[in-house]
Amino acid sequence: MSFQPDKGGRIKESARATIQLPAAETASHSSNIDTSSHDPYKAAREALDKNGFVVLSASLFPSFDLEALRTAASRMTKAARSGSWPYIRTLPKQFPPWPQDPSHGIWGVQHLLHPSNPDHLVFAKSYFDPELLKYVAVLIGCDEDDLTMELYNMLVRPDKDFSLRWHRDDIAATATAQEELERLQKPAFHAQWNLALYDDSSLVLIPGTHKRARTDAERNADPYEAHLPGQITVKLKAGEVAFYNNNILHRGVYDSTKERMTLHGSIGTRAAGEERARNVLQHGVGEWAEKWDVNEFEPQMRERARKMRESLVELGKSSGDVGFFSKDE
Ligand SMILES: O=C(O)CCC(=O)C(=O)O
Repeated sequence: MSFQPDKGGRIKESARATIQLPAAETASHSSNIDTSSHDPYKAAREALDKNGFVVLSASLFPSFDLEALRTAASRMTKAARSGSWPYIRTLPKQFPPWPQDPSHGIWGVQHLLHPSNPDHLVFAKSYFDPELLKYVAVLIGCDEDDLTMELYNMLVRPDKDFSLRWHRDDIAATATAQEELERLQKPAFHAQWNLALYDDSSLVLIPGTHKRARTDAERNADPYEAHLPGQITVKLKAGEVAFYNNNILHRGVYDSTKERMTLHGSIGTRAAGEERARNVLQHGVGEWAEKWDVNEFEPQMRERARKMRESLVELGKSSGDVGFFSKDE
């Protein structure tokens, strides 16, 4: 498809790229799905491979309980802003580790599944949602039995306007074009998504950059450049899920006046091994995942959660000290 790029400046127009069921409804949405396939999993995979992101309609995930998630998310955000939940993303820092002092404002809440979060089971229900896991397995290209638990965090409205610089999550800005390409040609070994609990237009990206090195214009641009050629804003309605390749060239642009509670998750595969370890373990999830009591979980999700957690714990043990991607930024 051809996207309607942003016109520059702050967020204005965007491409929408939504897979919606039943298939007949798809035609009424502009979409980045070029296939006539009626298999929504395959269509999602093709769109993600081609464009580097795909937006899935809320109707695909009928068991997400938005009201329960919003209630739990509000409680956590309040705890995070007041300093009683210590796992936070603080301004103006972009990458982990983040200081635990919320006095300059926060833009994220970490570790929704932490056993000391009174609502961790509410979030677990969405993280281990059977339909979500089916998509994740197809998007990664692995068997559901090989899925590895990774991260479940939340991105929230900052107290003052704030933005992230253009980046790829696991390729440094200093990488040469050759280094970028080498990394981009490797499989992602995970799927990453944003599930919006409120309408959200914070994620800005350049479709296709998950497959190519930066152009000279992208490489030489100001890190906070408001408009790069071809950029789009991913506009999500509450309940929609955007999967995106975390090495696509992207940034976050946050409006402090607009409520944002967007669940930000990732799930990997056993095949990832140490390739993926730093990106996940730098968030500190290895410190508490082992302490989870899966017996608290609903029976149908218990076995899945136990297996996925076990795989994460193994990753932690085999990787040792992974350090940080960009400690000082
Ligand atoms: O706010 C977003 O949706 C993007 C977040 C992001 O780019 C990041 O966490 O690296």
